[in-house]
Amino acid sequence: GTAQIGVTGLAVMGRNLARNFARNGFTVAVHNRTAARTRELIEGFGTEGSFVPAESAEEFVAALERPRRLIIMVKAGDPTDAVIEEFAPLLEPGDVIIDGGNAHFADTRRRERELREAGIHFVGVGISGGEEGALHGPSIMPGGSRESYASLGPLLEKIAAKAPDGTPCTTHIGPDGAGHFVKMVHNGIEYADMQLIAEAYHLLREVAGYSPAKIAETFRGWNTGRLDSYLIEITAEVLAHTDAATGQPFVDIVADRAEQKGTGRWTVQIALDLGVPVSGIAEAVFARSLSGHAELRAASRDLPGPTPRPLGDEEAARFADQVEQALYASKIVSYTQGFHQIQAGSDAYDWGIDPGAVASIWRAGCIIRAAFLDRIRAAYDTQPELPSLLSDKQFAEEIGAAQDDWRAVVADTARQGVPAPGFAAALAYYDALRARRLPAALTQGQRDFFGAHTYRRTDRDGSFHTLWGGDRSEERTG
Ligand code: NBP
Repeated sequence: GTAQIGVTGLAVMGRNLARNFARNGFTVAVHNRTAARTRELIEGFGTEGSFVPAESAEEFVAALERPRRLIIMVKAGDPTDAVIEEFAPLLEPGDVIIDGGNAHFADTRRRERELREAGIHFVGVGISGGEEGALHGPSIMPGGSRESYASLGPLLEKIAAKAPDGTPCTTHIGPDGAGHFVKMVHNGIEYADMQLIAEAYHLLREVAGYSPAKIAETFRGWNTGRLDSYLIEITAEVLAHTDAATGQPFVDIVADRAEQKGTGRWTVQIALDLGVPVSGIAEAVFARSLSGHAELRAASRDLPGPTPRPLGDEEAARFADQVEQALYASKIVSYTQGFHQIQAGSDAYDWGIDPGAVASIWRAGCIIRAAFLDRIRAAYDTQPELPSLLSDKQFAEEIGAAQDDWRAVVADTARQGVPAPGFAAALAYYDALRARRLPAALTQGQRDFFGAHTYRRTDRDGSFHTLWGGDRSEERTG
């Protein structure tokens, strides 16, 4: 075979990824279960580069140079297993199977283990950036063996997005499921970012009384500063858009029920398993589910709320500035939580993930790309063992400068009855981390009272139990 890479699964993602490889000068073998898709690709885009179409699995495998590198780009779940079962028997030790779908990292770990026994490298790759990213340069998060990255990395670096300083947005994340894990957390952070921006919009609308057009303008202003990001940019576009049919602001004619495909939920489920408080991501997932409970919302519509207190023009402008501070501070917290989860996953599975490198490859090609990520990378560059982003001196200073406004906004949301669970959860997390003493001491006392679960003391080692039902003397239990 002559093809340096093969792509099987030619729906929108696979087709665009194959075209990206071909446009970058690689010879690409292409295959799809339904051969019509393969023919469509060749007819539509065959002149963009060097494609080798294959109708059968055997033909596809024969078209690849050795060691073979083949990317599976099919629907995640059972279809991925079906395709692996079809191709694995046709491969040889040293070949590399790459799964570019949105697989759960636990599935990736299982597949990697199974294929390793046959000497085949299985590489789970998180690909962000949707169909445009796949075509023009995505952020690529490959897991799998270091050896497989030696063979695959140069190709991925060629087709990946390039950060503003020219660095390719891909790097070897770590063994087995590390790539898909990091892609999952990326999506979780994306949920949190979107929720915080939505809350900022809602507050400007309901408290400041701004129109969607005015909020679009406000966001465009923010986008020239430290909040400069793809999500703020597209939010301004959406808010400025007018519905052609009604002449209404587009945002007012869209049903207010947010859907989800599941990666945010996975992030929270795994965070619960790892014991990592990702409250910002959790609130974002819950906010989407709450929005979908139509009957519950209808039944609650007449519950009493506070009397609205409209702001004057100057007050509204001042409030908008405070919201910018609250949004920035909350964003620092949600990235702190997301990177904590990455660190915890890395520790639990022995992945050796470099958080600075993760921030670096999110700077372009993915949905959460933002100027802010350069700052996160710099924080980890300065101090690779940084325990938390909040312990970075610069972030700590910035959040310190934002805190008065942040607190004022959270207080206003409560007083004015506009929900902002993301802002509030971020502030609570921040204050909990700052606290010298937490009421967790009392929680331990309660647990010891009803369940003899024991507690530790601040002044002595060991675990203790108080005889609550007896004379309330204390015994040492370990
Ligand atoms: P889809 O997720 O819609 O999957 C369609 C492809 O899967 C077709 O090529 C189809 O073949 C193939 N397929 C199925 Br379904 N079952 C199969 C089976 N049993 N055996 C062989 N092939 C099978 O495609 P997509 O939207 O291009 O996404 C591909 C992957 O990329 C997914 O895992 C997705 O989660 C991930 N992803 C998508 C995006 C995005 O923006 N869409 C972004 C990032 C990642 P057929 O043509 O014969 O039916």
